[in-house]
Amino acid sequence: MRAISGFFDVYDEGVVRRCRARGVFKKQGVTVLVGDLVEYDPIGTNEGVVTSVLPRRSELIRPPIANVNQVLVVFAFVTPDLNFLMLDKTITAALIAGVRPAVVLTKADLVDAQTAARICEIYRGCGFATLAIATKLGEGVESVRSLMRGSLNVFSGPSGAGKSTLANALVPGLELQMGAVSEKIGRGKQTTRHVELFKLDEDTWLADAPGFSQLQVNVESRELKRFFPDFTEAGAACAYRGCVHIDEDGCAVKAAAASGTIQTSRYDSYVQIYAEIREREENMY
Ligand SMILES: Nc1nc2c(ncn2[C@@H]2O[C@H](COP(=O)(O)OP(=O)(O)OP(=O)(O)O)[C@@H](O)[C@H]2O)c(=O)[nH]1
Ligand SMILES: [Mg+2]
Ligand SMILES: [Zn+2]
Repeated sequence: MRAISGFFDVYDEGVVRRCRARGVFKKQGVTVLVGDLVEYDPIGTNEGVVTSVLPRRSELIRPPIANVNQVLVVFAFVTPDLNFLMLDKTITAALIAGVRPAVVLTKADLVDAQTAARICEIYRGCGFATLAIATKLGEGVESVRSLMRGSLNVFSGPSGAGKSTLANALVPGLELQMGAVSEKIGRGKQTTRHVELFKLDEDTWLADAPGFSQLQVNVESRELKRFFPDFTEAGAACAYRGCVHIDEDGCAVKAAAASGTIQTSRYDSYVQIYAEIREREENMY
């Protein structure tokens, strides 16, 4: 459930045990992540030693967590301002890790309904479950709960988006620290420092996690398009089979972005992420 300075809190049938990891892990370069399924030797009633880590069905780097099957991509409409590139990167990183993304847009109380609806449509149009919520007013919290049911979920998004506020609203008795967004710099203050899992019901878990302001999308440039599901249909009509939708002749994706069939912000994010990956690839040789 959590890792704190060399200790791991291991949940087993309602009991949380504070465990150390067996010394050999370090030698083998094995790290234990929150979300890992482990075997342990019990010591007394609430301690133990982790003896092995079971194979992972997924692994995210940011936030660092294993075995989630849904990433709740949590971004505020404003305060901090919605950064579409970061939002799209977070979605893409989840898809690359083989994890289903869902989009949760917070602080709907601070924007007009039309703006909120327009932004939600971008992501629903891509096929992602998308919610606009106002945790402060208690609006949408139950929809998030339904969306999470049956999954191991993690919150992923920038500092100040309202992740911990939402976790507190979802988990009875939880009192995670929350932090105001600085007016001067328009950013959150990185209030949450650790990834931590909470149990919502028998088969539903939620991890709160620290916010971040940078994200590297790790995939080969020519593979990137596979993680933009909203490009697939148009992409079938590109003149070249290997078209990466940047500056090829007869690119149907670029045409679809120009005509509005594909959202401009999504195409712009793709081009930006592609350029960042290309730059890293060129520096490798
Ligand atoms: N107006 C409004 N403010 C909200 C809402 N939800 C959260 N906030 C505020 O947003 C600020 C940041 O909330 P946190 O929950 O600490 O944000 P976080 O995403 O956990 O941030 P980090 O832990 O730094 O990553 C706090 O001042 C909250 O009160 C909302 O629905 N509406
Ligand atoms: Mg937080
Ligand atoms: Zn193309």
